[in-house]
Amino acid sequence: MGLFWRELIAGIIIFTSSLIAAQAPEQHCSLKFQEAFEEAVKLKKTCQEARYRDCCQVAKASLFDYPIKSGVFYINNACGHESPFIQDISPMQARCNMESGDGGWTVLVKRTPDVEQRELFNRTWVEYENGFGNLSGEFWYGLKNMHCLTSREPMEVEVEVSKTDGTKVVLPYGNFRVNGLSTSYTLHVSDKQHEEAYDYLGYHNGMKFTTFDNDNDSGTSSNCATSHGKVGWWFKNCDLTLLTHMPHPELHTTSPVTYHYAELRVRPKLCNANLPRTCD
Ligand SMILES: [Ca+2]
Repeated sequence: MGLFWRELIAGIIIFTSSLIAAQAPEQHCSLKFQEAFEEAVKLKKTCQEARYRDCCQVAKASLFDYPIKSGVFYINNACGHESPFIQDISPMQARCNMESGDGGWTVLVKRTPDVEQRELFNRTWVEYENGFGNLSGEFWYGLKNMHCLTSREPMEVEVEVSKTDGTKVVLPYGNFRVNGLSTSYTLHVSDKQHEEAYDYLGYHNGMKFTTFDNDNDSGTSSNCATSHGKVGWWFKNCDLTLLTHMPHPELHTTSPVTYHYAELRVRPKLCNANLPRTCD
């Protein structure tokens, strides 16, 4: 038998098995589980070719593979902006955090203490637009991708940092959006949901993006990017949160502590990734 036929038959067997595995849940299962089941089946069916819109859909479609690990997944975040294949960070892939608060988070910025994965963040406006780095290490997802991802539906955000002593701090906000190029990718962040004294990310609400070659911060005679190692950010005058800073991301200027891990991640407010995974 030729290779083609063997592969075809193997494919049919796998396909048939997956249909059997995806039989409708028993009648006695909770309504919530039945709904989650139906949504997972629907997502799996419709997203086979189009791919998932974000990590939330990846999480919901993975109902039967729970628990899913954080990692890099294929999604379709093209949003009609130019060919995804000329982007440095492709909108067809994303890093998903599947652990924090039931998962479903798409990661926009990641810093790690692993020196071998260190990425340079002193970049130009165009580089910050297109994204750079490695989705398995340190990266900036790109302003175009961020705009696309956050403009389709209301999103929430979490900033997570760990101090050098290993303590982790999560700073959630209920609203997060990055506007388009015509606004210089203005940041909208509100609804602080943490008890920290400082409104770390909220300080940057309403600010345009600034790089060393495109000054949009509120200091008229200076450029915050230039005075911060040429890294880009939604600088004001200048910052309370600065995850792009080198050599380590910092939450400052209120503390001398250097943080060596950071993640900024978003998901739809109605993601509802907290789905029942079993019948009862
Ligand atoms: Ca300025």
